[in-house]
Amino acid sequence: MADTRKIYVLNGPNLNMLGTREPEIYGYDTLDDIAERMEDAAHRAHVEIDFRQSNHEGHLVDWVQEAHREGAHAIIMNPGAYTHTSIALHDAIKSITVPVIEIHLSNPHTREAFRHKSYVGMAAKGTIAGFGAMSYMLALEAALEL
Ligand code: DHK
Repeated sequence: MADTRKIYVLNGPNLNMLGTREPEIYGYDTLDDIAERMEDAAHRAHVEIDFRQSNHEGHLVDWVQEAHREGAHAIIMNPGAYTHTSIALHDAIKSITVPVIEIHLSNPHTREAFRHKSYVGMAAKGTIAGFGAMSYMLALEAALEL
């Protein structure tokens, strides 16, 4: 029987600019490239991916709550800069039982001090950072094992 587990992949602000945004830090893959690669892997693993991006904090909070309501298997989230500022996202993640895997393309700990604190990471099940687009694929692998 087909596995209908659904995994939300939520992307925060400025990730729609991937490909041209500081490629020496974030790489040359676009968000569409990453989405396509994840869709392929999800298809092979017989799970469903719901891949989204927003520049608005409230949308991300709404989507976290939606994933909970919909009984999602996991949330993979690159919260962009909201990682370092959003108590709202921290609280949203604490409010739900769906495991959240925080991801980053870069390794924020090797960058500016203001990126060293993660409100999302403090509430997430785990964090994968620093592997470029591969961070997304590693998170999918982890989500499948949960
Ligand atoms: C993406 C961003 O937009 C930054 O604000 C974070 C993260 C790092 C990333 O590496 O994917 O600091």
